[in-house]
Amino acid sequence: MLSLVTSNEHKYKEISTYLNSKNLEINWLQRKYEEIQADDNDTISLDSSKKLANKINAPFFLEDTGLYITNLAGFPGPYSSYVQSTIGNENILKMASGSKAYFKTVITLCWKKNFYQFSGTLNGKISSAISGNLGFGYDPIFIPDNSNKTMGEMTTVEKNKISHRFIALEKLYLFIVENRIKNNL
Ligand code: ITT
Repeated sequence: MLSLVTSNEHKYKEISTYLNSKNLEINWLQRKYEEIQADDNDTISLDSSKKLANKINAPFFLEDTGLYITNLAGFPGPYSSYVQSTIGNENILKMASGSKAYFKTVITLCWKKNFYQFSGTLNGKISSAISGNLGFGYDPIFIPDNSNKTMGEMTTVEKNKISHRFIALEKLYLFIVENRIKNNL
């Protein structure tokens, strides 16, 4: 069975909801792993996977996500986790309310000691107020393009139709099907 490595139960929920709808069951390896500091999510995601490949003897994937705010020169980007737990949404609003922003997710799949990456981005803007108690992290302050509500006001199913994570996951799923990996999991 394919394993997802993440400490974040919201990620697990969004990812398993999507893959289960495609009849793909996943195993949740709930653990925190060390992440290097780098300028982009691709490098962080790949580095973490390579380190974990020495410890996990089965097919697995993980993902790294960042919020890039245009008026803050792309900050917090790869520092999104640290900024969320220190500065927090209220202070982000004070600094960047109304600014364009995007989420980027990079999935790395480790399959037979090879690494494959799939990314997804979602454009939008920082809201004027915190709104909604669904989702997690930056969701209550992020309004996707073509939407009139924050992602904190969206159910998992609604968010999964448009999100950065969903776009990356769709590519992962296609790769699994096209390479007949699904039957060997
Ligand atoms: P793992 O590394 O264990 O998977 P994490 O929560 O640390 O879990 P990230 O480093 O990828 O995951 O996340 C960086 C930050 O961005 C973190 O504070 C998340 O809460 C936030 N975040 C990630 N995905 C998000 C999403 O879809 N919506 C809103 N915030 C998100």
